[in-house]
Amino acid sequence: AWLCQQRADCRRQDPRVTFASDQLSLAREHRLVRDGGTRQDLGEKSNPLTRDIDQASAIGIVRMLQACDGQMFEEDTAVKYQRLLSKQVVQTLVEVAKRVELILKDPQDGLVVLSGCGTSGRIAFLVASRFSRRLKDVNQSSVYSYIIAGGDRALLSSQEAPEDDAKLGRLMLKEACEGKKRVVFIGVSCGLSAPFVAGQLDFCLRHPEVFTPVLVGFNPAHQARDEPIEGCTFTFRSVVQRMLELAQSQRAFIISPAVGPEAISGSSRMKGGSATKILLEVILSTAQAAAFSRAPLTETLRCGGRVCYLGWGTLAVLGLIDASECNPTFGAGEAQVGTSKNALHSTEMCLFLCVCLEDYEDIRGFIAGGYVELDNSEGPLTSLGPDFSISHEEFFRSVLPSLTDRDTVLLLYTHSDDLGEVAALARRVRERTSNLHAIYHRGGGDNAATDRQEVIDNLCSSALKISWPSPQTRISVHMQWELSTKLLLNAISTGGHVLKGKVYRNHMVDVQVTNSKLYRRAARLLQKLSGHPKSRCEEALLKAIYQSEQLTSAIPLSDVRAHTAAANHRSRVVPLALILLLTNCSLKEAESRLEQQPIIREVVVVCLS
Ligand code: S6P
Repeated sequence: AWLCQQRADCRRQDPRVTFASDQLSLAREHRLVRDGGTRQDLGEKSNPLTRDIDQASAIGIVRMLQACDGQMFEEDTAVKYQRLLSKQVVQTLVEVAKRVELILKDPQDGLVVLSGCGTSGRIAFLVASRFSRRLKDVNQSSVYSYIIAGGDRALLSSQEAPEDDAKLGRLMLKEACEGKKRVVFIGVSCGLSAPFVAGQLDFCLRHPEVFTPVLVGFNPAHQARDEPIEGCTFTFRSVVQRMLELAQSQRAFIISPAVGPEAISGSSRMKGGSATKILLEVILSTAQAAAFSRAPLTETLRCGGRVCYLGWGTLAVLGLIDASECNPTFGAGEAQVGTSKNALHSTEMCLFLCVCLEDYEDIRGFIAGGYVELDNSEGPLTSLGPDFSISHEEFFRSVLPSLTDRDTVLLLYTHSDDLGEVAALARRVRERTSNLHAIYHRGGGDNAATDRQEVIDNLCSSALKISWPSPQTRISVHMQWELSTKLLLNAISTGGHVLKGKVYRNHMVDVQVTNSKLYRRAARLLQKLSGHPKSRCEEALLKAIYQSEQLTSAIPLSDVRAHTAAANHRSRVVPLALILLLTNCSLKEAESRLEQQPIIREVVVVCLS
């Protein structure tokens, strides 16, 4: 009923949004995926709810994202896939929580490892560090550890290549578990596709005396990726098949409910990331409750500006995570915005305001306390470059002096943070830009406005205050603050890039092609948009990657690893390839077309027409 209401609202607000047969077409798409024989990741599908997102207004974008997020919690669809709330999913969560509980009760020689690539690894980090801190608070030994493909630098920047490296995954897991006798390993790969995670699961399956492997993802098991993995005899799908056999005797676990296609196809940082966060938190909080509280286990971007998230605690970590995602998802580039003093709430406001997104400068996150507060295993990473400077002091030093009205600053905090510090920071930012906004959580019955809060409100152009009822536990209110903040930040950065013209229909046209998943996605997208056969699309993609009008025989079609390494140094390869395919022009002409019209969507629309 809620979803129907959302759709009705959307239609009323923006007649271009049509939802008449959403469920039917969603079901049809799912059925195609199931019956089609060839694998297609559900998250990579085009979501009928957002098919027209590229033409929607800011409010339209927010509503579509809201409807899309709502799909995560749908109980029944016409298609018989497991959902987040399906009985079987909940039962498996309980079983996994019991394994974690055993380690918590007898922590010596035991470990719980959360691992993944990109967003999946960042969420693993967020959850592992928060629950470790919680154990420390109650004087218990820490049992949680995280692994992210590419190491800690991948927490703050995109590192796609290690995602393809199964051997690296295995080595990092081996190192993390040195000397441990019982390990619950939770590997996250939303698309059931990352070789890095497959390598780790394979390692666990080879050492059943130590490891209990758990796979978290959002694809049906039979849709796991079946592509050969370099240097390995297994594929992701064959690993899943081995796990399915062991799952019958509860020696391995697979949790992979469908959450509906992503709002921007393939952008698994959105629903995939949110659902990962929910699942990992359910497992760890249930286990902790059982172990220590004796609770029984039951079931705009168009005129040259930047966006800065300035936050405190884990809300700031979510800002860092959101900022780190945008490069691979949308590619780098420039755009403009208009400013507006509309009395919209912060998300919509920020969508109106945003940025000229240029590399890491586009959207950046900063955290009070810097690396000490981030508490990552490799410690300060500032030596890796300017995009690894994350403290508020760094913001004052390197960003504030050049801040202008075109830039947008968003404060992320809760009533338990130091409001005096927030107000002081707001004052300094306000001297440079009027585009200051806030997302602020109040909770636990303490909802009275304070003088300091009033000062902050007056300094901000818009403030979204979210009041929460008295929490059941301190940890549950933190999870609610975090999830709602994640949804808002995802809406701001995704909506911003949509308004900037980085998206055609609901596809990221300027996706970077820096690992095998992204390479395959790019090739599929070119096929879909151009209608040309696969071989011709790959040929155009390679011409764009290697900047070559004529492909030599030294560039074989099949060596994806070499192609992704070469693409690392190139920008806009997919738009270039698309122009080649649609207009049959030379590479040089395609490049000059892109130079004249840097808004990717406009180029695509013109070429298609
Ligand atoms: C997607 C995000 C990527 C993914 C990463 C892992 O929006 O930018 O970094 O998180 O590719 O994907 P998966 O399917 O293994 O969780």
